Amino acid sequence: MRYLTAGETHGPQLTAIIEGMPSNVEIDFEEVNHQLHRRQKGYGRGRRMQIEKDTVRVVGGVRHGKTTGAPVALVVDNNDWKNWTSIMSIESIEDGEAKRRVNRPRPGHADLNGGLKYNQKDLRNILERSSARETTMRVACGGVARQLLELFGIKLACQVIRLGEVVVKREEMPIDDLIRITEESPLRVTDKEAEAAMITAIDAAKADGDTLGGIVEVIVEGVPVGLGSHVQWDRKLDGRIAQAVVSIQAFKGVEFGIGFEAAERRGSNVHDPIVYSEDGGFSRSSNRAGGFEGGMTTGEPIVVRGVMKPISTLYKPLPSVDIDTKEPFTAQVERSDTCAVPAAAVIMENVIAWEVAQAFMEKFGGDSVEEIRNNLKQYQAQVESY
Ligand code: EPS
Repeated sequence: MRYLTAGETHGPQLTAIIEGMPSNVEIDFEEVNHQLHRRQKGYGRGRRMQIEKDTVRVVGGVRHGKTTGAPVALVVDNNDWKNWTSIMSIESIEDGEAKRRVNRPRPGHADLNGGLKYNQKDLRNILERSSARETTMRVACGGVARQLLELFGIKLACQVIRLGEVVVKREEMPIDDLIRITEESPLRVTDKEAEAAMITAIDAAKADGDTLGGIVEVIVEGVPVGLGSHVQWDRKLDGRIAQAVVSIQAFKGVEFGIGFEAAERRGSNVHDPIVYSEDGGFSRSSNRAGGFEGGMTTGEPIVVRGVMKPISTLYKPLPSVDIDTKEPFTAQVERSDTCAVPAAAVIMENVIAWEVAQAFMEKFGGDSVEEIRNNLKQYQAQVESY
């Protein structure tokens, strides 16, 4: 399975094509919309989110509620487009019409590198596509792919575990409780005290014209053993998930299980002992590996964390250089969010859903759900009788 996306943040629409979705998957598009709405929520978002009410339109690959095996084509319209029709016009426009040319690159953004690389003297041609608005379609594609996973009992959840200096007090809980509690929290946290402190921190950052980042965690439960492979570097599923996570706008790092903490511990306190029971077969008595050994799933829950840097559009601007005059400047204020960490958690959950679905299809591949079901059943029998 693969997908491509297209579209600019202030253009008419965002578009995605998913190829390789098997046939006969019942797609609930309200569920895809639910994922889109989850992405739009969260304390700390800016005015743009009041303009957009993201809703997906399906323009290919689904008939009478089920996939046909043909490419699934998705569209999300940008409501803000009506305010940008001349600025973002596809056709050339007359001199004097509004272009809102950007000639002052914002530190931390793709602006300058992209301008140099693509030889664009209007940095809007870079920022329009590098914007995190693009993640709308990644969430839409994840929202389709996870419906395949759900048919086979695979569930995902996400939570914010750190925002700026505020760290959540962790509590073990079943995945359904985690989903319920985080869904009700404007910060996607399980800890009310941390939530209040985060709100205060966001308000303070906003008042200072500054922004805040954080750490988010995604858990995937119900994954069969053996997705991904040790035999080739680009088939290691943890590696592919890492790539997908770091490709999310503003993400700077990723870890699995105990992650970077492994550096401090001795091996005996890092690796997970293997146990066996008649009912459950092989398993691990702990999950410090975060669900992966040798680039393959162990059958334990996948646990991934990603770190998001503070958004680089600052009301309190950093020094930069005008690309026309080459003179330094410090003031370029753009509308933006103060903190998008809760939204980033939803994005990360959905990009991971995509990677797991893709690996699932590689392992149990088939053109229809029925064929996949048979392949999975046979494999499960093989694992059970091992
Ligand atoms: C973004 C800047 C802001 C965010 C946007 C990402 O948009 P605007 O410049 O139109 O105010 O709101 O996020 C989204 C539109 C979204 O859907 O998440 C940026 O520069 O990355």
